[in-house]
Formats: sequence, C-alpha cells, structure tokens
Amino acid sequence: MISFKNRLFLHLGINLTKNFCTKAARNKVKCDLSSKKTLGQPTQYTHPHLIGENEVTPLIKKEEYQNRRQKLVESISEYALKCNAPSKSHMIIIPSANKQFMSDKIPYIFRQNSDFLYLTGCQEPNTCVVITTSKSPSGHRTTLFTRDKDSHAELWDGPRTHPEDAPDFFGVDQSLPISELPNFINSFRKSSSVVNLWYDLESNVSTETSNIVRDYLKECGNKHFESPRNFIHKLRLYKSTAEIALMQKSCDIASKAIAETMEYSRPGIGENQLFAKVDYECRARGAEFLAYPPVVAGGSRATIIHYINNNQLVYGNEMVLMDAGCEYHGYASDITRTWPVNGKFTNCQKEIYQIVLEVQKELINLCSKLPTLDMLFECMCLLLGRKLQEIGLVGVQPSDSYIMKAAYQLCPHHVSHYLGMDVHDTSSISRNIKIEPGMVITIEPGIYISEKSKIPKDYHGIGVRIEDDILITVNGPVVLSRRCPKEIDDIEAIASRGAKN
Ligand SMILES: [Mn+2]
Repeated sequence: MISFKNRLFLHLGINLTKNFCTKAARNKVKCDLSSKKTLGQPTQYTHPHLIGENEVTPLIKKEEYQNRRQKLVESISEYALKCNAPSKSHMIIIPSANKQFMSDKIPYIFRQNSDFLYLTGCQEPNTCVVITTSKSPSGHRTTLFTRDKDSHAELWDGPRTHPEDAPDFFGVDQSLPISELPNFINSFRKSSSVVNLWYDLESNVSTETSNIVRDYLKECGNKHFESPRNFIHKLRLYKSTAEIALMQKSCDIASKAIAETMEYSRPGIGENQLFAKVDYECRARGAEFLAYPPVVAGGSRATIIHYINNNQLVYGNEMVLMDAGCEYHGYASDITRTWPVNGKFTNCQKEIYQIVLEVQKELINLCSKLPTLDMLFECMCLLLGRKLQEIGLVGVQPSDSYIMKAAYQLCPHHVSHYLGMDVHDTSSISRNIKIEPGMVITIEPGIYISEKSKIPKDYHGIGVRIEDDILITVNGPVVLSRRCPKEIDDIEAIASRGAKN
C-alpha cells in the first residue's frame, strides 16, 4: 500500500520508492477496496492515480474530514455554552453549490462550495450536509444528503453517489436522498425541545436549501439561529500537512506556468495568447482550472488593477503584468509577475520594478515577526513611500503619514489576503489578527502610475506588481511560489529567449 508520505511526495513530483506505481501495487490497491462501485466523484478504485487508501479527495483522508467536523462541533458548542444558549442541541446545515447554467442545458464548469467541500470532501452539486448534536459534542451525527437516484440523468451526466454508498466512502454516519431534507430537519426539531440552528442565510450558495430553512424557521418560530461561517473559516485558516502539500503543488504548477509564459512572450504578442498559454501550462500539469480570471495586462493597462479583458497586443518595450493562479484539487495559488515583453527593462521600468521587489522582500521577511495583514499594509505604504521619495517621485515632506498617503495613491490596494481553498480565502476573518504558523497569505505590493499622474511623463503607464504566496511556519516564512522567477536578471534572461525566436 502507498504510504501517506509517499503519496505526498508523489503529488510533489518526487518518487521515493521505485515500485509503488507498479502494476502489482495498483492491483493490490484495487483488491483492498471494499466498494468497487463507480461513485459521483473519483475514488481509489476508479482513479488510483489520484486517490489513495482512505482518501476522500487527493491526500485528504476520511479521518481528516471527520476531525474537521468534530472541531467545528466543539467550537460551536463551546461558543453556545458561553452565550448561555438554551440547549445543547445543535443542527448545522451546510449546502453544496448547485449546478449553474449559461443558457438552456449548457452548464458552467462546476465549482464546489468551499465550506461544504472542507467538511465533507463531497464534490457533487445539489447535495447538503447536516451535523446534529443532542448531548455532547463528541456524540454528533453527520448526515450527508445526496442527489436522488435518477437513471435518466445518470445516463446523461454520469453516476451519482447513492445513499447506500456514501457513509463508507465519506466516513459519515448516514446518508439520505436530498428530497428527505425538509422531513429530516423537522423531525430533529420534534425530537429535541429547543434546537440551535446554524445556517448561513446571507450567502446565496443554495436557494433551495435557504428556502427549506426559511420554511422551517417560519413554522417553528425558532429564533436561535446564527451563521456557522466564521467558525468554519477559523478552522480553514490553519492548513494541515496534506493541505500544505496541495498548496505547494498548486504554487509549483502556477510558478512554472508563468515562467513558461514569460519565455513564450515576444513583442506583438496578444494578451489573449499569453492568457491561453498560462491556462494551458497549468492544466497540462494537473490543475483543474485557473483559480480566477487572470489579469494579462500589457503596457499602461497594467495600471488598471482588475483589467481582465485581455484582448490587446503588447508592443516593443512594454511590460506585461500577469496575475494568475490555478486550482489544484481544491487549493488555489495566486501569483503576479511583471516582465518586459522584449526581454529588457527600460531604465524607468527597472527603477520602479526594483523598488517593488525590494519592498516585497522586506515584507516577506517581516512575516517572521507575525504581524497582522493590516500592519503589513502600513509597512508597505511606508517602505514604498520612502523609496519613491529617494528617487524624487514623492515630495520631500518628512512626515510618515504624508509619505504613506502618497504611496497609497500609487498602490491603492491591500498588500495581503489569506489564501487557501478560495483565492480570497476565509473572507470572514479580520485582517487585523496576528498571523500564525499554518496560515498561508499573499504578499503583493505594487506601483501603478497612470497617464493622468503628476509624476514625470517618463514613468507614465508603468504598472508593476510582484505577488508571492507565503506559508507561515515556526521557522519563519516559506515562499510557496519561490519557483517563479522575480529577480531582474532571471526575468530578463527568460523573457528575452522568447523575444529572440
Ligand atoms: Mn492576490
């Protein structure tokens, strides 16, 4: 059997043992599996190259999912006790994402609701998980609601995981068809005097489930209800060993893809071609898709922070700003690089690039002091401002607040966000808490000088951002996207290769 450590290395592209991918090993994997049925998502039986023993999703085992649910129940119970909640009876309802359609029967690519995926590993749409506890947090029960059997739909769209197969595969206590959800919720209420209901009515993950919850609230007049979102985000904030391996791989893929795109670029190239290149290089390395619509901005379009039209040509001595990342088995990378399309920075470009690079490195080093993300932002403003002052682009006034304000005008976005299953991960977590080991954050300072700026004309249209993904550890920050070149010499060497062809 393939050990967890070896599978971890396999995902990182390191094969430690010679024989663990042999035919014999693969056959053994198959024989050990109790269920050989085809389910609604990859299993060890159908996808032995992706899923290992006891894993529900790549690298993440049944026990890890069970642990996450246990921790969620514990934190919610603890909070309820502190708030003198009327009973120890809790019902936590987390819906999956639903299938979305472009038009008629044409679906968008499905992407699971991250909170639901984090707690179950279930990758199917139109499903739901309900965690109930009536006495102690350890006595909780997880019920996974899966889609009703439908032989016609399964003939068209492929198999679904049926309730009889779900408990064993996902490690949940029971599974019922989704049509049973309203009955289940109501009967739990009847079995227990007061139920604390945990559901996020604000988010629009599933209208169907929200309607069921609204009907339930109307019928029983239950006032004891709150969103579980922040409790789940507090867990998702700290990455496990398996999650870190997945994030490292996601960053490796995007790093290499962006480096390949640098090499591919040359004057006259279309932003759409660079977009296609980075997308291809990510998918070819095993990413499911890009984690967000990438910014591929040539020339002065780099000063438009969320430029995603990506439909212009990049000329002569212009730079390309590319903000792109991928999703690898549910984990996102988020990297930005800026390079001269002809392989040679102009003096002004180099001057600005150098400042952003120095500030970015200083901010990464600062992570070892475990600041808050907001503190990092203030540091960025001060550091950028001082350096811009040195080259005469910011006035000579000495006050810190003046310098920071001037810098903020040239970099009007935050310098960091949490990263994980979502690109802007755990959005309910404040940026005003100290970072801790196990968290992954981005560091992304930039300078954008628009054509309307009062700064000398030579600098107009220059937009530079450098963004890396950083794992916080007890031994200091680890740059997960370290394989993506950012030093001036390296970038010039790589980008000029494409320009010569
Ligand atoms: Mn970012």
